[in-house]
Amino acid sequence: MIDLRSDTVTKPTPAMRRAMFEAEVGDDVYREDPTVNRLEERAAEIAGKPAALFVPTGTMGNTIAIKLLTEHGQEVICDSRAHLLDYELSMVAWFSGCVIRAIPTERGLLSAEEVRRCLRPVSPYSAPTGAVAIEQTHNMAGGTVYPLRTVCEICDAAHERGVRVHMDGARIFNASAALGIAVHEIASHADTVMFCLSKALGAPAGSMLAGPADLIAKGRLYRKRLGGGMRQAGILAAAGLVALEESPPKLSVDHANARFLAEGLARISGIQVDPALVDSNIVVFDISATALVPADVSAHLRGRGVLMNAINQRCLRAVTHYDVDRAQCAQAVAAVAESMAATMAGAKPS
Ligand code: TLP
Repeated sequence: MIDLRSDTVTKPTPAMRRAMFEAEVGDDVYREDPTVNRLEERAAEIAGKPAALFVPTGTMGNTIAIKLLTEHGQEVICDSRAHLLDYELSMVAWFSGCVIRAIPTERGLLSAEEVRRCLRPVSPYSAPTGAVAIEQTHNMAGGTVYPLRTVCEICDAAHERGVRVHMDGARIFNASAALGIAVHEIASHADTVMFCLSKALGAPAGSMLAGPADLIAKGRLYRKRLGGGMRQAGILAAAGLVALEESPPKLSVDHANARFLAEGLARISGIQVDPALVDSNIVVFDISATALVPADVSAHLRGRGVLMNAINQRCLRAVTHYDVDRAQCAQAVAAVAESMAATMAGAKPS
């Protein structure tokens, strides 16, 4: 199978497996796991923040961050296709008691002007803005990358009004590779940043939430509340430490493969995708110009050994990662062309 459903499907490398086998561990709820402690220190250093917390998932990292930055009854501003809004089981509402003010954007990227327009003060009518969340890279908009300047402007706009900013940097290392800018610089204006070890970096599980020491200390309690006190988590942290060192230099290969994939897809009649707009490792392509249903194409592709997810009624998503090479991307393009032709002709996958 050529698995382009997500970069979450990456398997740990031999170096990660070795590190896991040899990991020194202890009870992390007592803060006695030396490997987790090392990972938290290293992650804080990379993010350029005073402290970091190891969490099982990106969803938990985002959930804790929003809780730390808001009060019940407030609003969180984010783009209308944010992961926080569409894929986290409304944890912003469930755990933090906030509503989301979703801003429609062209490519998933907010601007300071829009944020300024939407920031709400305390009033007798509307929920005041508690936080702004930006997604770097933006997943469902096709791995789009915020220019550093836009991030700074958004953070300035929010901070001027006393509102803090969370960066959902699940794929911040991809942003770093695309921009050629260090992670700590990309995250420097945001108050908190979450990044995932388990996506393009390839660790089997885990994400990091970084920010000011007092917030992270409080976040540790929220993590326990959410059931994230993982005891001998050093087994996982060991893989994370390897991922942080060995994977970032390889990400530009995934980006080049994504561009190659998009170029191939753009040549197929009925597909809309602009390869020039593929910034990182995610390709979202639109087949609404045909009468085809993305879920049907996805099902047909599976029969041809290629996995891609339909993400809505118009689009499919392909995500490149280190377990898929250039030749497999070429095979995937050919399979999409065949599947679309076959689905149009009403054929069943062979
Ligand atoms: N994204 C997953 C799915 O949930 C859609 C994927 O396959 O891309 N922020 C962003 C921007 C993400 O893309 C994801 C996962 C998360 C947060 C949540 O991370 P996990 O899955 O570790 O909870």
